[in-house]
Amino acid sequence: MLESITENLTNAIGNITRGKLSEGNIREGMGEVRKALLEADVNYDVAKAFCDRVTEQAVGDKVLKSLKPGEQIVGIVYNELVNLMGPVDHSIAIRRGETSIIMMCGLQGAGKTTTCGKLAKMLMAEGAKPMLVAADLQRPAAIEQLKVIGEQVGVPVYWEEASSSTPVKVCQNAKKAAKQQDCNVIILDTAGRLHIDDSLMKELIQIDNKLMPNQVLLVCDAMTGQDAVNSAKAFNDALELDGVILTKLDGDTRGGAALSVKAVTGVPIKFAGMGEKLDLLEPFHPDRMAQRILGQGDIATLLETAQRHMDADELEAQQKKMLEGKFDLNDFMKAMGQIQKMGSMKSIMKLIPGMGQLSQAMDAMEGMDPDKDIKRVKAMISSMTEDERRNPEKIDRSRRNRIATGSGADPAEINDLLKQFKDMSGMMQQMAGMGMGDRMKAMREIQNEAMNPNSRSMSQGKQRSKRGETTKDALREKKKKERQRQKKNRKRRK
Ligand SMILES: Nc1nc2c(ncn2[C@@H]2O[C@H](COP(=O)(O)OP(=O)(O)O)[C@@H](O)[C@H]2O)c(=O)[nH]1
Ligand SMILES: [Mg+2]
Repeated sequence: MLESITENLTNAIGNITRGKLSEGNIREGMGEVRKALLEADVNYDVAKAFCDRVTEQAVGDKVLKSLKPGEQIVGIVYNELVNLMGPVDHSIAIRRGETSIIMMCGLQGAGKTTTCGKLAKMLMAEGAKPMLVAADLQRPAAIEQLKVIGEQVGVPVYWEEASSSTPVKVCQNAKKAAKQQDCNVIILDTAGRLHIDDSLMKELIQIDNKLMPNQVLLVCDAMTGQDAVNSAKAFNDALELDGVILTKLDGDTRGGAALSVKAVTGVPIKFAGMGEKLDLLEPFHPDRMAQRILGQGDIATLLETAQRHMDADELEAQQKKMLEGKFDLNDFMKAMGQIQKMGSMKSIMKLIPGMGQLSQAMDAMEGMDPDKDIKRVKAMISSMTEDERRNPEKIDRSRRNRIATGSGADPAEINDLLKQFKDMSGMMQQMAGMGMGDRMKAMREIQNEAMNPNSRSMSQGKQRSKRGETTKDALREKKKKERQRQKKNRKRRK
């Protein structure tokens, strides 16, 4: 997600800050920034006001006469991006001794029912006892869907036959049922429509008036861009929203909804849906989002993801083995498994400062797919015997051929893997004997090597990219190819 806004915005800012800074240059360059925002589907007025605010601060003497005006301007853009989306309060007030009510609303397909389940799971982890309420009587399938989700999360679902009840009645009865079952939060899964209409709004306003929810949350689909923002405004006018949950932020969104919704409605995004699975709801952090949009990665989220998915004891055991030089191919395999649990390599790389570009470059290069590489390496190691994994030096020509046949790889690939593993083990042992400063330096060297996709360790086996190619070259090459393709298409149409 967000690749194109990141690229366009950083290019635009780069152009402003590269040359000699003057008021005229800045004003001119801000036109590019505005274009980048509009291309990302940011609301027109929001983009204009944003650029006006940045320009006003950037052309002042304080910036132009400062030591590093370029950095100051990047700082101004960052702050304004954060202000555009925040501040946000992630708490969902659960009152003691009474049944708290959370009402979810939104258009059909936005992700309401799924998000009810995610929210219940999140609240459970915080010690609450939620109950889900099937207040969408429009489609019989909606009740069934909520029941399935309730079962997956392990929370009760209150429902009534759609033919003999009304949404308000269901919610009122659910409140009573929650008391009896000792639940302290009810989450109302209300109906949606493909478009906002009067009867939908009337139904929601009725529930709002009768139940007086503690929180009304709007579920918005990030993929629908400005439509999502316009509907958010309509819902807010009718219901006074407390927050927005932006779903499908894992998808191919251009970022427009995330950047505009708070500015247009005054209601911040509290949480973001990052996938279909029920544990993929995250607090929305405007600062981290701004960092990502500016291509600066998101280390905070990376660390949180690592903590959530990696086993700390296992990590420590592996580290100890590494330092003692006892790290074998079994451990290597386990380490890769742990990384895979965090998500795809490419999604992880996007969170590391500077690595986002590398991941884009990989897209441009044929055969460059770190996730496929991990799978291949795992297949090769799986075809080794326990003894071979522990003592890779025993793998001779005939064993190598057997492993290659077993894993569908080329014998040369097995050689490469073994050599890489040997190099890596050597490097780790060397690092174990180093002081902190040298270790940092070595880490930087490893990172540099990773940043250059030509580096030996990443392009062995198959000749995947031409020599001397850097990330930027690869991006340029990708764009060139795209232009050629478009040209061809145009010719064909003629
Ligand atoms: N990729 C992705 N898909 C989601 C997310 N949230 C919901 N979905 C999917 O969106 C579709 C519609 O969701 P649903 O909860 O039924 O929407 P509702 O009509 O608003 O209740 C389903 O296929 C969900 O799995 C998300 O955060 N990421
Ligand atoms: Mg639904």
